[in-house]
Amino acid sequence: MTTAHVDTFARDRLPPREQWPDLVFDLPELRYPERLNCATELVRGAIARGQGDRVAIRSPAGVRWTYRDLDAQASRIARVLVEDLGVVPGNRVLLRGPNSPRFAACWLAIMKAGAIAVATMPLLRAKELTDIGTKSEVSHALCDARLADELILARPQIPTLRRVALFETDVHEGIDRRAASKPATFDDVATFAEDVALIAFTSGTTGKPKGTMHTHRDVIAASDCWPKHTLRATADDVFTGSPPLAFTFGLGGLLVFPLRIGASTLLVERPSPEALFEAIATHGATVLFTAPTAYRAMAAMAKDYDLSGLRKCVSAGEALPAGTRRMWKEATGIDIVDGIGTTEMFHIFISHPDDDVRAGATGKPVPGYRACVLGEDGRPLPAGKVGRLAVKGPTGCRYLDDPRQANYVQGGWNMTGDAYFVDDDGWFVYQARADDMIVSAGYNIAGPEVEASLMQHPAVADCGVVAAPDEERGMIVKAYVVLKPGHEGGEAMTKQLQEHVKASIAPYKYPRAIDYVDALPRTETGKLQRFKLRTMAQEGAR
Ligand code: 3UK
Repeated sequence: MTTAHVDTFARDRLPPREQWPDLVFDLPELRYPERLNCATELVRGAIARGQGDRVAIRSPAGVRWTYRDLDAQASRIARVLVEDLGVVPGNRVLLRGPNSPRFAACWLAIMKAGAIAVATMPLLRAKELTDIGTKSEVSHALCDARLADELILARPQIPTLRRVALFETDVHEGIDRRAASKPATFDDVATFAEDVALIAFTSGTTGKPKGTMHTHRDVIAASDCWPKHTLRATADDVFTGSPPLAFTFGLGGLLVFPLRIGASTLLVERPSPEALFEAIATHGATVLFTAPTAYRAMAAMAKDYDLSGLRKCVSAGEALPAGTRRMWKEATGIDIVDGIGTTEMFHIFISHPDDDVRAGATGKPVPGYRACVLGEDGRPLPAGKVGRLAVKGPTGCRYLDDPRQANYVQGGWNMTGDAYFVDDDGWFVYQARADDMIVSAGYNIAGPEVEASLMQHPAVADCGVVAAPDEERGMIVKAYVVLKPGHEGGEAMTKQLQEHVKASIAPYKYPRAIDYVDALPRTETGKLQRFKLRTMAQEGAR
């Protein structure tokens, strides 16, 4: 294998070939040259196609960079990396900050310099930054000055970290000052398509985070599958949303995918529901990416905003309950595009276009990907049978030096850890994380199905359902419920909610215990932390 990397750290730590997933390229557009740099392709590619004067990056504070401006910004920063900070191709560069134009320019600069981006989520603390920085042996860190504290705490614990440079500050040694003094041109490093471009760490609801490696080709291939065939946005669209650029859901949806089609992206630093509504109503965003919880919160507020410009809404990160889909449709007239993706696969691989929707199902394999549901014996199951989701396509899991590779990739398939079934029409229907299935009195019960039912009750704002220990039944179904304002928890409410569930799904699935809470524990990427609820349930039982 040939490489443009001088520092071969990543290549040396790829899993052995026999542990790789099968990579399939069965669409004609998925053929790429041997040399490919994703930043060159995304930014200069757009300029070469005549889109140089279109707006690529916007911010609510008024930034409007054309593709030509973006290339200049990223080139100047790439020069700082190479000329001032001594970055060589293959070095890992930690990147930290909220979503912003400068963050995007830094990410592209790292790509141009042939280095490897290790982006970290804004809410991570010194402990997590240390784990990530030591595992990926970062040599450099670029950090938004407003988030520098935790990185400074982590720095002494990361022995390989030689240089830290801040952006969004006009200190002399900072990136912004240095970049301003550089010429706006840079010879992008001619990386190989299979050179590693980024290491994305899993948001990890439990255990040590895993570093997933993605090549320049992976970034472009993912952009040529789901966005082209399923989302079908155009160069006139303005993308916005909440997922951090440090999460591949955000990196794809809010940076790489819009650039791939010459569209523009509005990067919002603090993407609260209000800020997202502002992005749409005031700044003309037309495509929205966020998680199911945010759609629930936003549906209740939508009537106060002009959302007539909004065209497409994407949900991922967690299952989208049918009730949430309906609430959003009632509030905005828009059918959400659900899609399941994973950090290991880079982005979405099962989804559906907005004109072909099946409430309660995630979708069908995205063109370019194949998926099936496997039984315990590793063979595909017939329709209707619940088993383990398996997927392959042009992208796939390669963990950085991690024995868990053998759990994720089995027989060439990527095993996401999700329990699914395929219905008679080929729709993939989510059940639960495989290890979140509740076994109660011999029945298999999927927490999310009970959640979806509870969520349809008018008093319920949010909920999480897990197994709780029970002397008689081994385990029982227990719900943690956040009520809407104006509703009271208590015996009467519990009775009502239980009756509601029994009337909407198989009665044995109803929650035998319900606790009322003010909020549910969630990750920065919007995922419910069921393990925390399980711990609460276990402690409650004692
Ligand atoms: C769950 C879903 C049901 C599922 C992600 C889009 O979430 C992303 O990546 P993560 O590595 O988590 C992966 C796990 O999250 N999940 C995600 N989407 C759905 N479950 N319906 C969905 N629509 O358990 C999966 O295994 O954090 C999502 C794009 C890029 C991503 N990284």
